[in-house]
Amino acid sequence: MDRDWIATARTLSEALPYMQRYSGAVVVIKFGGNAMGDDAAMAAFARDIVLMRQVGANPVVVHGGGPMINDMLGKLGIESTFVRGKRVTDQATVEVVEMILTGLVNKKIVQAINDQGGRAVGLSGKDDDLMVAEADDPELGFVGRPVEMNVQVLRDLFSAGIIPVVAPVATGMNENETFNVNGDTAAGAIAGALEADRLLLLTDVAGVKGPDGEVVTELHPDQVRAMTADGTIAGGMIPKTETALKAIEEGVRAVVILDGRLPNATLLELFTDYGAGSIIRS
Ligand code: X2W
Repeated sequence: MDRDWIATARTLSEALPYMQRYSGAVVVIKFGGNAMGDDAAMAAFARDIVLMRQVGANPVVVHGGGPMINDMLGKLGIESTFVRGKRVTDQATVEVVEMILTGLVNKKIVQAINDQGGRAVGLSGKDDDLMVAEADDPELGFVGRPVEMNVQVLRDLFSAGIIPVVAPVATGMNENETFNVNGDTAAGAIAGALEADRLLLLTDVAGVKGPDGEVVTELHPDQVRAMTADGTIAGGMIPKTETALKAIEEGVRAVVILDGRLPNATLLELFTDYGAGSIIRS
């Protein structure tokens, strides 16, 4: 045998308890622009999502696309700056954000999932008023903070066997408003409103690092607060851990911050004992 088929069969057998645990479970996966990689990595991600659905879980993909927005803004000669990890968003920028996220990036993920035999449907926060936002901070322009979530549409899609793929663009309380929502924030709000079993934040770092620089595999929310107060958690990790704490307060059972560039990152986390990245739960 050119390959250990017995080991392959054993791997499948060992996955049974995990498949049983996640049957019917809601799993929200934030797929960040930096975690996306090339077409092969996208196909591998899509395959994992389809497998999750195949074994009875209800996955929801919430994506980012910061690097793709940067590329298009660059081509159009529109300058872009970030304040505390959020893109300062004027009218011209919000139009590009909506085009790139709901058009290019959303459809690329939808297509990748469908190419693997899944049934994905793409939507943004505007569809069925899924995510209604208000201005987060006057300094940031059209950056939204979700204030009202209407997740029934996601439950309807689950019942139909469909995998929702959500772009983090929100509608406003007033007519014709469009808000750019940070992808992590949107994923947390959706997971919270669904009281999801798991929120997986796929990024390009291995997890939350402790004072010794090693990834801490299990964290209680109190530890996260302490590590933020003493500066161990800093920079780009802060929006992720803040999202995690808020999601847990809203009823999400556990949040995992992990490296989406690892092959089969989501399966590794959900269907093996290994547990990739850092899991935060109370
Ligand atoms: C983000 C939305 C996309 C995003 C942006 O404009 O870049 C804000 O900053 P990643 O790939 O997950 O970083 N929105 C308000 O979150 O993308």
